[in-house]
Order: sequence, then structure tokens, then C-alpha cells
Amino acid sequence: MKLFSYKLVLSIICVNLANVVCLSKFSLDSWNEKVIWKLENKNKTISVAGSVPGAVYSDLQKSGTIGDILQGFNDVLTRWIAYDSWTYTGKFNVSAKNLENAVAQLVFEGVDTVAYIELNGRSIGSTNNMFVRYVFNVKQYLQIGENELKLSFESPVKFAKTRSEKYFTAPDCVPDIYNGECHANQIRKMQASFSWDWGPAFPSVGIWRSATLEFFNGAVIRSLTTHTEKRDSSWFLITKVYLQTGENIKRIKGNLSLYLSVEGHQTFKAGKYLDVATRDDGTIEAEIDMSISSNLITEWWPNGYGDQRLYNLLVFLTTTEKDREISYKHAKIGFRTIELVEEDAALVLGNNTTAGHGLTFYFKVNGYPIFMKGSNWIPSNILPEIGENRKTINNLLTAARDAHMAMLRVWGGGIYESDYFYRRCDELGILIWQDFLFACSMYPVDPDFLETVKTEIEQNVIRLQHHPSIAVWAGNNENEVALRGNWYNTKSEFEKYKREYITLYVDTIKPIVEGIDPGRRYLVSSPSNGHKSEEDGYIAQNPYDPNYGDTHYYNYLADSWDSNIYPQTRFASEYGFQSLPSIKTMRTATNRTEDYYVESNYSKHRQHSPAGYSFIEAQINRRLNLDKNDTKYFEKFVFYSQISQAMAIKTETEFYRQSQSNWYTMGALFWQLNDVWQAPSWSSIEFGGKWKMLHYFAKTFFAPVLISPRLTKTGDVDIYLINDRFVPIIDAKITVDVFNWSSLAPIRSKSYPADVGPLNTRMQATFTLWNAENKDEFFLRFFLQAEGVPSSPYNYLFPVPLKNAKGLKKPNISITVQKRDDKNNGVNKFKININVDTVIIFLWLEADSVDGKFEENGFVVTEANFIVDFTTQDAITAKELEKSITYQYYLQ
Ligand code: BMA
Repeated sequence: MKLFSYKLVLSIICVNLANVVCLSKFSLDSWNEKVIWKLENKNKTISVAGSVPGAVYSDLQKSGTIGDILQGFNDVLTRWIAYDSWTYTGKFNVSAKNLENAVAQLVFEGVDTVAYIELNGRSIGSTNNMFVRYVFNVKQYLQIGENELKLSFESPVKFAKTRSEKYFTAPDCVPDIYNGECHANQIRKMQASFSWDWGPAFPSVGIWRSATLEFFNGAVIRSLTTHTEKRDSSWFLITKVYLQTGENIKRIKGNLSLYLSVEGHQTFKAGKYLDVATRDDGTIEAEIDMSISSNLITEWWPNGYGDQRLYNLLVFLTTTEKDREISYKHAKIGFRTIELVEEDAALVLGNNTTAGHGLTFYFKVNGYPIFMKGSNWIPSNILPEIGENRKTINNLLTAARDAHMAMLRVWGGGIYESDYFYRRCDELGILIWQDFLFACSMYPVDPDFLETVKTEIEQNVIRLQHHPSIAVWAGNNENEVALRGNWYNTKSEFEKYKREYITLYVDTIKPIVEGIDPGRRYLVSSPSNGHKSEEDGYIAQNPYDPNYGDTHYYNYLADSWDSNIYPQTRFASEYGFQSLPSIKTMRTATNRTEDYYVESNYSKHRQHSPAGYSFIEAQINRRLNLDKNDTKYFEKFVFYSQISQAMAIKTETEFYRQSQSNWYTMGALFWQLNDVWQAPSWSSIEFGGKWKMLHYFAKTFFAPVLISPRLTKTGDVDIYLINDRFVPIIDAKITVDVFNWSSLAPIRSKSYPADVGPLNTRMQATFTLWNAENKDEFFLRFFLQAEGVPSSPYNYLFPVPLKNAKGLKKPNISITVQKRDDKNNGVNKFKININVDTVIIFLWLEADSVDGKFEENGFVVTEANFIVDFTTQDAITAKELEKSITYQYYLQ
């Protein structure tokens, strides 16, 4: 039996087999027409239709009570919403048959955040953590016929403030420039919903994930975890099943059976009879083990290293009480080993070098050391209920895949993402560095807070554990370094804060994570020195120590296109530069022409990073020539900010990839992949999905095989060959072509023999800039020819800042478009032919009226004719596309 259509199979079993009933579930989500939800404010002056999943800002938007929250200054103009108290009331019917069941449980997968819950006028409990699943036993509160469920939400801003009066912990508030709210650390809610340096504050309330009523006599399977271990020629699989029944039942009896599909259409089956006592809350776990010959399993690999083979795992619980009820859970699991290797660096690098001091920090997947290429993920929407949108998640994750990323870090100020998110990561081969949700703050440790954190960690580790994509857990974002660096004026109470830090991340969170998931490393913080931080009592003297663990590095003052400014690291888990979103994306936030100035109130309002624009401007001015009096100054500022960001991250990323050879750097995750609104930020993809130049560049600078030049301090060019493949590159040839700025033919070429081992980087040769005086007259292009390497992109090096380049000419460009025949999945493909008469730097194509994507962009053009593909789902003709194409490029 093929298990992929498991839902269909189950519904057939549930409907047709005598004496078998599937657990009866009644969805309280708004798609179910039998439930009516209403949303009201405190004094009932607002009463509109409510949604589940949903929340207050999206419901008020839907009802027309407020406009688009991301327009203009609407973030602050709608802030009153976060200060009011809101009520969601749902009405639905329950039948006599439903109530014949011994247990009725009301399950909320996510309530944001502080709510008091009543059913038919009687209190059934409360919530205080949006990351927790709440289960209430409600049989005694339900009635035949109409029922009313009411969730009264407290203002999260007021709640956080009140708690901070009792349990204050630093910081006092976010910087004024964030237009944010204070004390997010007091409430277990998406920390960025109180504002961030890339995002607005929308401190929402609502039932942000699904709600269900479940009726049963036996028990339900809530979750499962899977532990896979390779032993000789077998894979050993331990499946732990998390069961729950009503508090009044005390025992679970029934058959637990497990089906695992493996290679060759085979299905493994295992099972056991259960008769177990539950805890007071009705929960208990059961385990089923099996061993599978490894020739029936294909290993799961990260993107770029192999396939992402996944196998269906289906677990049934058939209770023997009454009707032989069935509860089931399905997961797709992968088999792979992963290890974070922290061993004496001298063993790998020799102890004569600075690099040989300290510990390595790299991931081994299926036994192979893999350099982690990727980025950092922030929530895909500032409203968490919309952040579950599959199309947006899928677009972002496939964009990461297309740029050769193998790892994303789900950053600690966001959310534990949806099941869909992690499933797509499994399918696309994107490993996840999962932070726990504590970021840029000290946190309270009073008993209530710790209690809810325990439940949160336990539930989320159990929910996510079976995903092969999860690579590592980290306790928080930047809280170790914030305490050590006195970011929030905590110095005078350092010992107290240190004790609290240890209470939360070491004494509370660590044992829970390691207990549920012994197979993965728990890092206490990011960045940290890994084992060394632990040895040093968890707050290292220098959490940025380049010889240990991971680092975050930001420097907006030095020349970001110069490799020599970047410090070495074992693993760069954050680094970035800001740019502005395109005019197209900005238009979705404002149409007022007066907003399109760097100094406009609108522009200031959207920039949350202190001195953000002046850093962008300073970076642009170091390398490019932008005239303040240019009539198109703002458009050019936007465009140049994207060039500057793309080149900076290219330089820094290649520096890290090069450093695999001499410094054993093993990861480069730039900050940040995505955006939550139309504003300047560090993202490579704009809000709405448009790729910045950086994301196009990432496709190249993360290429599996890359020649990468480094202009050294002495002015020479070291040429590296980077090889992310399992096979070596031998007998290859690197060609360096020297171009002057106005000729499409190289004025000189030089070749070097090249070779490099598998999964490795090696410096190949040094090119001497032969005539130091006229360095401003030329640039270099690098090209690899190697058997078995079908594509390795060109790379370029500009010896002087482009503003000093001599000879760049205004080009003549002609563009024609033809339709490609191969149409699949409703996607139209076009071939764009580009003809030019001179060198062009950063040719940037746009087709703003069409919703589509160029295959490549931001070209350094050294060929007279070239082709780029364009894909769109819009039904347009080649001529229409041709007309809509506009372009920009850099010219002094
Ligand atoms: C780091 C991140 C984020 C922040 C980014 C840019 O601190 O962890 O908190 O948005 O840098 O400042």
C-alpha cells in the first residue's frame, strides 16, 4: 500500500469499516460554516466578524474598520488597537451524540496571548503563551444545542507593562526610533510584534492557530517524535507517541500500530498492545522500536548534496473501549546523521597558526563536513496568523533553495514556524538552526514565567523533533553577548543577571531539550563560543571569540567591499548590511510623491536602525559616485543601496568561503532573508517577494563550484577555488581576463592550473596587478574550465572603487523577447536577448508591471550578446513583456 494518500485511505477506513470510528473532531475554524465568530472591543463600539485562525488587526482590516496596516504611518495610527481589550466569541452547536462520549476536549493550537476563556458563561481557564497548545477538558461545560465560547484578551502592551512593574528586567524599552512598545520580554509572544530594527509594532491578539473540539472515549495521539540511529548496516528507529485522554479516564487501553514505507514500495509494520495509567492531566507516552536494513533506506541530504528522500510514517491508536476508536498521526521522516563537531582545532589546522587555537565548529551530515551556506529567517508576516500563508512560505523557501542555501536560522525574535514550513524545509533540503524565542533582552525568571516556558519548550521540541531539517537548537539570540557587552546597562547587576540567565537557558530549557531530543546539540546562545562558553560559566569573556563557536558581525563604518576588514570566524551565523526596497515595493506602501525622499517623514518613519540611512550613504559613497543634485537622486539611492549591499555581502561571504581553507570557517548565514514590511532592511528578498540584487548575487556567491578572488592588503589578488562537491576537481584551468572599462574583448589573459579536493577550498595562485599606476583602467574576470564541472559562474574583481574607474561609457542596449515553448505548471517562460556595445556594470532588469522573475540579474556585462530567462504565471505575450522591461546600470 502506498501511504502518500493517507488522508484518503483513513477517511475510507473511518467511514466504511464496521465497528471503527475515527476520532470525532469538530473544527472551530472559520472555514467551518457551522461556527460563527464575532470580534468586539471593550466598550462594544466595534463589533465585526471574527476569524479563526485570525487576530485583531487582520479582522479589523477585513471588515474595513481600518485600512491596510502596512500603508504609510498606519502602524502607529492603529496602535490604539493594542491598548484596547478585545473579545472573540464563537457560537456553534453540539449534538447529543457528541456528548455521549466520555471526553470532550477543546484544543487551541495557538492563542495570542493573554486570554480568559469562558464556555457558556463559565470560566474554563486562561492562556498566557502564544507558543503553547492549550487543551481544556470541557465535557461538563458543553450543552446540547447552541454553545458560546468566549475569549477575552488583555492588552498585551498593558500586560507586559504591569508585569514589568513587578518583575522588571532590562532593557527598559526599545529605542525611540523603533516606534515600538516596551517590555516584550515579559510576555511569551512573538518578540518582534513589539517592533524591531527592521519591523513595525503590531502587538496583536487573537486565536492565531486552529481550534478544535474533540470527542472520544479512548485517547488521542497528540504528537510523535522519531529518533533515528545508524548501527552497522541498519537504521534503528525509535518512535515515541504522545497520547492524551481525559482527566477523568486515568488509563489508556488499545492497540498502537506503526507503518513505515521504505524503498521498493515496502511497508514495515510494528505494534503493541497498551494498557497504561496516565498522569493526572491524562497524558502518557508509548514507544515503538524497529530496525530497518539500510539498503531499504536512502539517506536524506541537505540541498546541493543529494536528494531529500522522505518516508511516510503512520501511527494508529485503536482503543478497545466501546467503538474501537481510531486516532492517528502522520509524519514524513528522513534518515540522516548530523553532528556539530567541536574538537581541538589544532588537530585539523596545526597548532602553529592562530586558526589552530580553539575549537572547530562545523556540521557533519551523514559523516561529511559541510560548509553551511544560507541566511536568517524572520517571520514571514508581522501578523503571525498571516505568516502561516503557504504561498509566501513556499516562495521564500524555494528562493533559498534556488540560491544554493543549505541552512536557514529561524531567529529567536520570531515564532516557532508552522508544520508546513518545516515540512517544506525537509522537502527542499534546508537545514534549520532553530533558536528558542528569546532575543536581545534579559528575561524574567519568576515561577509563572518559568512554568509556561517549560511547557512551551517541551511542546515545540516534541512537535518539531521528527523533521530531518532541524539541525541544532539554540537557547536565544544575542543574550549572552548582550549581558557580557552591557548592551542594556546591566553591568552593576551582572551577577544577578548571569544567575537568571543560567536559570532560564541552562537549568530550565537545556534539560528539557536534551531529554526529548538527545540526538541534537543544544547551544545556549547564538552567538556563543559553544563548549567553551559552557566551560566559562555560560557568559564567556568574549562571546565573539573567532576561535570558538559562531559569531555575528556588523560593521557599517569600514569599507564593506574590502575583504580585509572582515574578522575570521569558525561560523558566521549573522552578518549584514541594509538596503532600501525597490520603488515597486515601496509603491505598495505609499503613493505620495513627497514620500520619495531620503529625508521625508515617511522615509524616516520606516528606518528603525539608528543612523541607518547615513551608513547606507557612506557605504555607497566609498565605492560609487552618487551626485546629491541628481534629479533622480532618490531612485539612484535605492538602486545603489542594493548594489552596495549585494557587493558587501558577496565580499564577506566569499571571504568566509575562502576561509574554509586556511581558517576552517564552516558557515555563512547572512542576515536576513525576508522582510515584514516595505522598509530599509538587511533582507535579500523584499516584502511581497521581489528579489533584491543581493538575492541574485547569492545564487552566484553560493554556487557549489566558485572561483573567488581576494584583493590582499599588499594589492595582489589571491585566487581561491571553492568546491562543495563530493568529488575533487583535478587538471582544471583558471583563466583571468583583464578588461578595460570600455572594451568587450579582454586586453590580456592569463591561465593557471587548478585543483582542489572534495568539500574543500584551496588558494590556487596569486595574480599580480602588473601595473599599479593604471589600476583604475581595468578590472578582472575569472573563469574556470574543469572536466565534470558543467557550470561555474564568472567572478569579477574591481581593483579600485568604481567611482574612480576610468573609461566607463554609456552603453547602447537593445532587448528583444521571445517566448519559450516549454510551458509547465501554468508558468510561462521567456527568453530575453540582450545586445550591448560596451562593458556594463550592474545591469539591472525590471518588468514591474508583470508578476515574474528573471533567472539572473545585476549583470557585469562583458559579452556583446547574452540571454536571460524570465518566468511568469501572467498570461502575456513576448511583445508585452518586451515593452514592460526597463533597466538601470551604474555609470559615474
Ligand atoms: C542582530 C539580529 C537582529 C537584528 C540584526 C540587525 O542583532 O539578531 O536582532 O535585526 O542584528 O541589527
